[in-house]
Amino acid sequence: MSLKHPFKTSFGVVERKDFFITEVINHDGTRGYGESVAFTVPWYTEETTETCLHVIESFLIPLLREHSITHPDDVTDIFRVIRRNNMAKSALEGAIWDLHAKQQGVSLARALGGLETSIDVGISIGMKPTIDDLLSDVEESVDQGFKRVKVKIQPGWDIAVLREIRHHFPSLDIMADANSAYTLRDAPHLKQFDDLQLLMIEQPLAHDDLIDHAKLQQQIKTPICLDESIHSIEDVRQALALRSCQIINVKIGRVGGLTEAKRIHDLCKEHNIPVWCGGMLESGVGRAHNIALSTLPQFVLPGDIAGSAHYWKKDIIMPEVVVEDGEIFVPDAAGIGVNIDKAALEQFTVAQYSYSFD
Ligand code: OSB
Ligand code: MG
Repeated sequence: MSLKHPFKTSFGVVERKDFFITEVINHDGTRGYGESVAFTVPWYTEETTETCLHVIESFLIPLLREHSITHPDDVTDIFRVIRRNNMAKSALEGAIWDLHAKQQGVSLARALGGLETSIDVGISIGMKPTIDDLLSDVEESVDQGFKRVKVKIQPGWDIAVLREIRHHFPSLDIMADANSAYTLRDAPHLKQFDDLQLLMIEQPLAHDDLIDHAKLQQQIKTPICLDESIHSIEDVRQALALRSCQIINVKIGRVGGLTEAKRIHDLCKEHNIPVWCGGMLESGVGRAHNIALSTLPQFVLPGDIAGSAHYWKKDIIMPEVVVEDGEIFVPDAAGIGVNIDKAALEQFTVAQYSYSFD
């Protein structure tokens, strides 16, 4: 699916999303859906669309054939013998969660234990050719009612840009996401951000670092939020022990599925660490999973969950995700609560693989 607008981050430009939709079909015909959120290039984490397919086909499907599942939590345990490859795991586990919720006759949000009927959302804005282009996108987002605005930064596109946004929007909740564009040597530079009243700075340092983030957090007031560094509840435990961050961005794919995401949520709730749901430029299917997760009580900050029309000319779900005044109403139909638009899905499909479990 081609994005309406190219999305530029410090790691590269995403113009097109190649991914797959996972569908699990129960004996009674009930269908659950998930999405692989990896990109075609391993610049966010090491996974790609192709590695997801390889791992699912060669390792995860065979594992599922060997075990029986009574609850989606079992899937996380069964997949534990395979190291990482969290987005591959999550693509399958998410579909199984959707199927499970449908069997229980409840929404995925309720199946996870979420209570909210609507969620607050923010928007993530990529880097633009000029500051004026960015300012007009920020203004549009503010007019649309998004609860906070996140902008992508990197050396050379940071302090001046943020100052300009702050100048035009004195009371806006603003945050910045560096996607690992800095090193600890930039601490004095990043300290200048302290005057801007940012909600947080997301993943300023290396994608696999916890130590330097802890050192940086000691030197700056702006709360650090970790994204790329967090792949499991163990990573969160260590980040909290080291004081590497004050906030956690939970992405279902990055942590290997909804079960691990929920466990991370629970741990953060215990420690009073705010969490929010990150995005991976998902189609409506992944978006529906993100919405369900965001109904859990410790998701106290708006997630990166814009409406379908922000990303796509045509999404593959019906109805599409709509944001009104910075809120998304949580569907209460069973499972992810939206239907697959079969015609749209077919139009985007370039390959299809089936596996039987009898
Ligand atoms: O770092 O949160 C990120 C998109 C692709 C890869 C990484 C990130 C992002 C976003 C966009 O910020 C979130 C979205 O709108 O889906
Ligand atoms: Mg991020």
